[in-house]
Amino acid sequence: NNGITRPKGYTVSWHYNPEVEGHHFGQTHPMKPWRLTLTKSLVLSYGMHTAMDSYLSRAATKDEIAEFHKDDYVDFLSIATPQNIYEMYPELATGPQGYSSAIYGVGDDCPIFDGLFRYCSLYAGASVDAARKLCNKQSDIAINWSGGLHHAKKAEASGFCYVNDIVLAILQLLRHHPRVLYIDIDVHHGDGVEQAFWSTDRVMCVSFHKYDREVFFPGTGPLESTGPLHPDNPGKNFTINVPLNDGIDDESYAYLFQNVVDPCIKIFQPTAVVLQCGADSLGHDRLGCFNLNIRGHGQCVSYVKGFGLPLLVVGGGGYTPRNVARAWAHETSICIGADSTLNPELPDHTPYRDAFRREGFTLFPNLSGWRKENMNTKADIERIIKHVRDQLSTIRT
Ligand code: ZLS
Ligand code: CA
Ligand code: ZN
Repeated sequence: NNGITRPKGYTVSWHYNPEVEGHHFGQTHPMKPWRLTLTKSLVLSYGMHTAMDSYLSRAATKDEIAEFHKDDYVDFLSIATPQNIYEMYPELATGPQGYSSAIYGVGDDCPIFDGLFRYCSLYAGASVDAARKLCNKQSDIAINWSGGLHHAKKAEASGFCYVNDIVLAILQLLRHHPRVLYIDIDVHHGDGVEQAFWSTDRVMCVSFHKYDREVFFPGTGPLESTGPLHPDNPGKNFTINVPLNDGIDDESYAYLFQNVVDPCIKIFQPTAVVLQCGADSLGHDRLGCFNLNIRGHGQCVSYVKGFGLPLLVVGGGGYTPRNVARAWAHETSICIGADSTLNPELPDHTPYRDAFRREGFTLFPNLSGWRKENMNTKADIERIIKHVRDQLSTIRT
């Protein structure tokens, strides 16, 4: 197995169900659950599964999903099908295909597809299970690449997300942990998680994202959005937003990430951390606009792991499937401490190996450069770091 051994002194669990990857959002839809097949293919062919406890994740129950979501929304998700949706809601029909998103957020971004509720309950079940493994100390790091669906709201689907597995997992962690730090490196703002914990001082949400209120989804997450404004609200200043411009590179991202996350951990003193690893912040992503390489993205995982806190690692966005697979396989290797052991050349026997042909069968293709130049100046970066330091200086734990 390529010399991969179990990490000494700690346990990593991998929560996975192959049923998730068989779901389809539709031909033209950018979200491809199939990227999870590619990820698994790399994880297995490198032999990384031998270093982790693997769990076949089970579906979350309706009651578990309803710990965050509204009952009528959960009922809706559980019965809606492509066949009955127009009968139930004739007002959804706008034309030959497609529907307006007046009902629970469904529409072009969040279509009703076959097996939708099964898909949602499986990715959510995996995050809830992963959180429970951390709570009962059976795992030190728990991984669910099918989760990380950070836009889902209490009673609304949004941005390819229907059930917010991150919120459900954090609610589990809060049963045993006084303070949870949430960090989100998806190129989009983690608005659903932010909204869910807006008014509490037990969860600190930190999102790094492309911000352009007018044009980039979801249009929220400016630097000044730091929690409720009322001085008596416990959540005041417990939200941290890091808005970025196009083209950020590995070096500036790592510098910024470390200078934001370090003071968050020192001051907030979380007892558990959730890291959303959306891979749409990589260069060459179909929807993203950053310039990160696989190593630059992975550096965030290494850095957070370095604090030695119970860690839940989830996926998220990522729309160039082969690079999503590369990133999440590399990040799995970081979790098990095998990143320096892996051969950057992909194993010969990797299933679907042909998917990686374009960049030459390497785990670390060059993803920076040509498409976007870095529009984040040194001054922009320093201004963000100062803002975060000033903000954190107002909180006491
Ligand atoms: O963070 O920008 C939007 C909203 C729209 C533009 C697109 N139309 C379809 C709906 C209205 C304003 N939506 C974004 C959502 C991005 C979600 C990111 C999720 C995450 O990574 C976590 C998993 C968006 N960007 C691109 C698209 N939607 C999009 C592109 C192509 C298509 C095909 C399928 C559907 C309609 C045509 C679609 C959406
Ligand atoms: Ca983000
Ligand atoms: Zn995203």
